[in-house]
Amino acid sequence: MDTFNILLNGNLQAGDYIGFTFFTGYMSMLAASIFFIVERGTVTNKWKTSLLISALITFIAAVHYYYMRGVWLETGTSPTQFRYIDWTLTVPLMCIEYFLILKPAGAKSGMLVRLLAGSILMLVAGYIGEAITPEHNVMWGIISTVGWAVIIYEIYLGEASKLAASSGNVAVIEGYKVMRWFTLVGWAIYPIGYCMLPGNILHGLVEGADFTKNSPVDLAYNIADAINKIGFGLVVYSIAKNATAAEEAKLA
Ligand SMILES: *C/C=C(C)/C=C/C=C(C)/C=C/C1=C(C)CCCC1(C)C
Repeated sequence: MDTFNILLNGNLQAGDYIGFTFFTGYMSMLAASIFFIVERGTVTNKWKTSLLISALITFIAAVHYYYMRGVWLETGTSPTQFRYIDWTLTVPLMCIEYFLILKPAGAKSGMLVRLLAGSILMLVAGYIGEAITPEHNVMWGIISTVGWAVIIYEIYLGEASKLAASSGNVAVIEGYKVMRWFTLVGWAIYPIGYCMLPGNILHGLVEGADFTKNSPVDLAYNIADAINKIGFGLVVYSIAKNATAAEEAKLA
């Protein structure tokens, strides 16, 4: 009964700044979903799926933030399970965004498979290090980073980058560069947060922090999610808008 009440009514205390970010995360993900869905009507048909995927990413996150907020308020502990369930759904959707953007340039399913394989390795290893054997979180963090590196290689040096460069579409060429910058720089916030876990290499920076009230790891993840889900979606949106404008100019 208590659980139910807190989940429904909230129990946010004045000093709970991490709690604040769970609430703002929830609301902004929901608002972004509505934005992408409505704006879908303003782009040409071939871009509609990309905007739908952007909306699904933020919507899936909104639902998980709703639950994570509840766990945080009720227990004051990190909602690691919901976090990773969310990422397991949303990171592959981001890989699909890359695939859809590059499909007109000739992207093959092999590229998508490599991105997905990197994602799975990254997330499974991260989950083991964070939730199953936290005493070995350094080793699992390194294994997880290999998965991330597979993705970075593909989008900076691999087939994906070659396809983008040869696409002949200015909106795609420019937008793709911003997308991959999110995947390199924006995504780096996650491993930085992870390294603050007890026993990991950056834990010294947050030595005195009370993880049950002000978990720096959750703060990092919540900030990173807002940047990488809403920001990334907006980049896809601007590619779709620019490409639509270019197509209309050609027809006029
Ligand atoms: C919407 C959610 C996104 C974009 C989540 C991305 C998550 C990562 C890039 C996580 C990466 C990690 C490492 C590279 C090493 C340490 C463990 C992780 C899972 C935090």
